This record gives sequence, C-alpha cells and structure tokens, in this order.
Amino acid sequence: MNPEEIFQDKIDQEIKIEPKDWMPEKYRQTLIRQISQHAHSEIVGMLPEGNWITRAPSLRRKAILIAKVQDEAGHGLYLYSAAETLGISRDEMIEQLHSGKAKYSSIFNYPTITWADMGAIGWLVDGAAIMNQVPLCRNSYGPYARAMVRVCKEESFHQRQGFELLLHLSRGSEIQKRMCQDAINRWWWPSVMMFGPNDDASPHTAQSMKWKIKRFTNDELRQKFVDICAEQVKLLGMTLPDPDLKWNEEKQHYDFGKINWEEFWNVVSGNGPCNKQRLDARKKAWEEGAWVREAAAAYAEKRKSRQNIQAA
Ligand code: BYC
Repeated sequence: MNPEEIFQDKIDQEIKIEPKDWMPEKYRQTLIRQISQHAHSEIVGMLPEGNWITRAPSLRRKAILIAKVQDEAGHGLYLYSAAETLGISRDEMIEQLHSGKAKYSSIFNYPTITWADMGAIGWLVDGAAIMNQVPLCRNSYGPYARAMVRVCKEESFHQRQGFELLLHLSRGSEIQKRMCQDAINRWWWPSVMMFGPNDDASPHTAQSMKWKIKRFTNDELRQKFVDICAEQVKLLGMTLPDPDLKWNEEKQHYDFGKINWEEFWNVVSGNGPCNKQRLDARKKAWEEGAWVREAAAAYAEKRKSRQNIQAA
C-alpha cells in the first residue's frame, strides 16, 4: 500500500491520525482551516457576551456569565494548540484572522441588544454548537478529537444555563416574556445558518466526510437541531419565528422554512451588522497585549539562560 492508502485505511479502521503520522497535504490544510476558524470563533464569540458581564442582573448571573466567557477563552486556546500540531504558528493564525483571510462563525456578527440575548445565545447558539461539536469528538485527527471532549462538556453547561435563563424570563412579567420572545426571534435564523451552506452548496463536506473530519453533513446536523428546538421551545411557552415549521409524520422530522442564504453570505463575507466592530476589538486587544507577550518572551529567555548556566 502507498502512504495515501495506509492513511485512508487507518481512517476507515477508526485509528486516529497523530501529528507525526504521514498525511495528505490537503488533509493537513483542511484541518488547519477548520480548527483555526473554530478557535477564532471561540475567541470572537467572547465579545457579544462579554458585553453583558457588567450589566448582569444579579451576582449569580454575573458569576455564570464570567465562567462561560472564560470557558470560551479556554476552548480557543486548546484549539489553537491543536492546530499548531499541524505546523502552523499561533501568530500566523492570528494574522490570518486580522487580515480577513480566516473566517470565524457568522453568528458572532450579530449584536446582543438585551439581557435575554444571553439566554438565547446559550440555548440556541451553544445548542447548535453542541450539535456540531459532539461528532467532532470522534473526528479522525487525535489532537482535535481530544480537545473537543472537554469543549463539549463545557458547552453542555453553557446550553443549559441559557435555557434556564430563558425559562426564568418566560415565567416572569409581561415585559420579561416579550424580551424572551424577541431574543428568540432575532437569534433563531442566524443559529440555523451556523451549520453552514446546504450540502449541495458545501464545497468541503464530501471530502471531509471521507476523511472523517466531519461525521454528519451540514443539513443532517441542522435538521437534528431544528427537531430538538421545536420541542424545547414549547417548554418555554414561546414560539420559533417560522410559520412553515411543522411536524412531518412521514419523514419523522420537522419541516422548516427557507433560509435566507443571501443574508448568510453577506455576513460571512464581512458585511454583517457587527463584523467591523468584532475585528476591530480583536486587533485592539492584540496590539494592547503586545507588552505582555514581550514580557513573557523576555522572562522565558532569562529562565533559559539561567538553566544553561546551572547546567554548565
Ligand atoms: N460562518 O463547505 P462548508 C461556538 C464557510 S464556536 C462562517 O460547509 P466546512 C461558540 C466555511 O468555512 C462555533 N463561515 O465548510 C463560541 C467555508 O469557507 P472556507 C464554531 C462559514 O468547513 C463561543 C464555506 O463557508 N464552530 O460554537 O466543511 C460562544 C463553505 O462551507 C460558516 C466550528 O467552527 C459559518 N457559520 O463546514 C458560543 C465547528 N459555515 O473555509 C458558541 C467546526 C460555513 O472555504 N467547524 N462557512 O473559506 C465545522 O464544523 C465546519 O467548519 C463548518 C463548515 C460546519 C462550520
């Protein structure tokens, strides 16, 4: 067998590919693209929620929100480390984000207008994230799969805290109920879009399925998400903003309305409501953190030279 056949055979047998194993260049590049975009999404994803930490309505809610945003920083760091095992440096990945070469999830280009948005993000955005990420725990690349195990445990807490927040609002005053419904209305369709283009318009799905980077297609995961949310929303006594949402007895799935793909591609290509604000915030944080990186590098250098003197 040639190296390519050995590689595919390992994948077919569910043996993980590890950093030092031979892999096709395109597999490496696909993983770098996906893992780095995933890492960027976690880091940019801290911004819409970070915006509410100082305005959380109670100490309990503030503590929960801080913990969630901190988890997202952690997820970004594990994922950057996993991508580094493929031969790209952290600096290169950050540069690709700042120059617009690397994408991050479309969802984080929408504004967080009310406190109920914290609940809708947890329930819907983290809910969509879990649906996509649980299968990633079984993806073929070892470091990515292992990082995802911990990420998913934390995402599960994020999703539950969001639902619990909305449940609280849904049982509150008329204004709180309206706030809850309004947040669901605004976050529903962008969350449905998070799974990416329909399968017939997805250039990467077929190859990624063959390499077991993806275990389900975009449309399969989107359908699972709609089916779950259509039931959960009933517990909130709220509705999803889709007049075409209807149980299909024959398919044993919910039918749902048309996705506005023009809006999706507009947001992905940089023209969503908050794209500029999000990238500006990341660039500013990077520039203002330069002294920390320099100090850490100088300290590491000093320690290394001390160790060299002791060893001599
Ligand atoms: N937004 O052929 P496709 C989180 C791009 S973090 C922007 O289907 P693929 C969270 C796609 O990159 C959530 N771009 O691609 C964090 C490709 O463009 P390029 C992030 C999108 O890779 C904090 C093109 O469209 N999760 O949940 O096979 C707080 C064609 O698409 C999007 C991950 O990153 C999008 N939504 O499938 C709360 C999970 N969708 O790269 C929550 C890991 C598609 O050719 N990633 N595009 O320029 C994946 O599973 C896959 O990369 C995707 C796309 C399903 C997203």
